Amino acid sequence: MADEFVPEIAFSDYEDQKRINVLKAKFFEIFSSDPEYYCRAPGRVNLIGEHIDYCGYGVLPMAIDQDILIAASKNGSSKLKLYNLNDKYGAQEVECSSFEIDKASPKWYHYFLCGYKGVIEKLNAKKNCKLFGLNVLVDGSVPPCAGLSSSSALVCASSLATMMPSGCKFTKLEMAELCQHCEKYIGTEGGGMDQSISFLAQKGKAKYVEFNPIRGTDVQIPLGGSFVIANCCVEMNKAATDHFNIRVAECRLAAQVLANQINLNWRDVKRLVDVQNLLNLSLEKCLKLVERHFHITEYSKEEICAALRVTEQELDEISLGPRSRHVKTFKLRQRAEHVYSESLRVLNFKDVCNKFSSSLSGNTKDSEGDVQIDASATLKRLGDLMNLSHRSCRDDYECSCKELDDLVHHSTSSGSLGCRLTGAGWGGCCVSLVEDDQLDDFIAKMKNYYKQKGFSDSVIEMSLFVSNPGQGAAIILNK
Ligand code: ADP
Ligand code: NG1
Ligand code: MG
Repeated sequence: MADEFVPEIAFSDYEDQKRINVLKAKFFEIFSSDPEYYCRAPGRVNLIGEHIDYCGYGVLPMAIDQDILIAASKNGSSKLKLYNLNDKYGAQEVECSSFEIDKASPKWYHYFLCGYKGVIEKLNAKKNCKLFGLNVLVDGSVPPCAGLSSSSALVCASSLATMMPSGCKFTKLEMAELCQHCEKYIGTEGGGMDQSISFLAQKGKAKYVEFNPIRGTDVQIPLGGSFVIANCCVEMNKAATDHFNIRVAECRLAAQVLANQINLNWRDVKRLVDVQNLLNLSLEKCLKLVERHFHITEYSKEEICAALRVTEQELDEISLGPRSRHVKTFKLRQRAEHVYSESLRVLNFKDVCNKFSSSLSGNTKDSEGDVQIDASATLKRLGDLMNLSHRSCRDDYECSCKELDDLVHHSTSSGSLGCRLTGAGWGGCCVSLVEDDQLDDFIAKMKNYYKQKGFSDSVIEMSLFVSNPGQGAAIILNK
């Protein structure tokens, strides 16, 4: 598929006229003029492939309908005037030539600044770009800090809002690459899944997304099953905490220690995929290496330094980041086992889906002729992979929490074929695969669970919903 430009749609074609008109009216109230343009970027649900994008492995997300919608105009000044429809996110004005993105205690508008900075740097790389001020009003419907990627939706929409008045047009892939890098200004060392799917998504399709460079391939989910998202309502802000970056560091150390054990030059290795590529091994063989070369107990920093023959200071510089330098012990075997086995599950999940689509189009044959693949058995197989993925996230990667595990448990006992945490974890959402004829019963049982826990109807409404693959980011023009 050729890389397309980010689509531009007319204001009157935007699906939710009520919402965009509310945004328009509020923009007028604040800035005494109408917005010149709007941008939207969706959140996502990752169906399988958690914490492997930053190790170099492909993942399988789809966009959700919930998004960040921004109304904006050039304001002729040197100021970025950043407002939010939701009062909990206070307004902020910053000079566009002299702002800082606070990694230690990130505020909502710092995510906007990530997008602004990323685009300005990209424009400057082409030709010297004159900075411009913007009036901005943000409206978000992605549940925040819940693993559905509200942060990247905000960064992607912000970068579009900055790109738009520059007169330059970037393709979806250019925007995805740009946003993968510029979200790192907030301090998280993510792998690019969220920004990629936010730009590449197409209605009705999940995507297998690969990295370096970013590529997306359609994956058709077999008919007869639906994905249900449920939020355990424990919020986890990735940029304000160390959990996420510590896992990134553990994976980097695991790759380097493993490389060193098998006599590769560990300094050439940054990600677990590098070890696989240098040896040209299958993922199954990588798992065997992990079993053979890592002990089960934690590795101390001293042990790692001795193995790699570096001082602690060198290790800090080469392999650790500001958020992981204080850590004294690392679970290398468990993290590597999760990454290689999860990457294998992604490939299996994709193959099961592809085999089913081929069988529908009569492309799967054996010596007897066409092979009919049973839809129910296919969905069951996908569910099994999701269950295995959750176990690996919970036990080996330790990125779940009690409330989320309880919800996953309740999902399986309410009739889902499979359920797993989605996104970074330590709170937030799980995604369940449910057979369509079981859907009403499943939702009723899940609602009861929320009610028993004391959640109000309005919270339940926001926290439990069926999700179909949604559309990617777009610019909405006043035409
Ligand atoms: P997620 O899993 O949702 O991506 P993150 O911790 O990565 O969680 O990012 C959440 C942060 O994104 C919030 O703390 C907030 O700063 C920002 N954010 C999310 N939604 C909005 C919104 N509607 N308006 C402003 N900022 C938002
Ligand atoms: P969320 O939960 O959306 O913050 C993060 C990373 C992804 C990926 C997942 C775990 C960012 C922007 N996002 O997602 O790249 O690593 O965790 O699979 O860092
Ligand atoms: Mg995020």
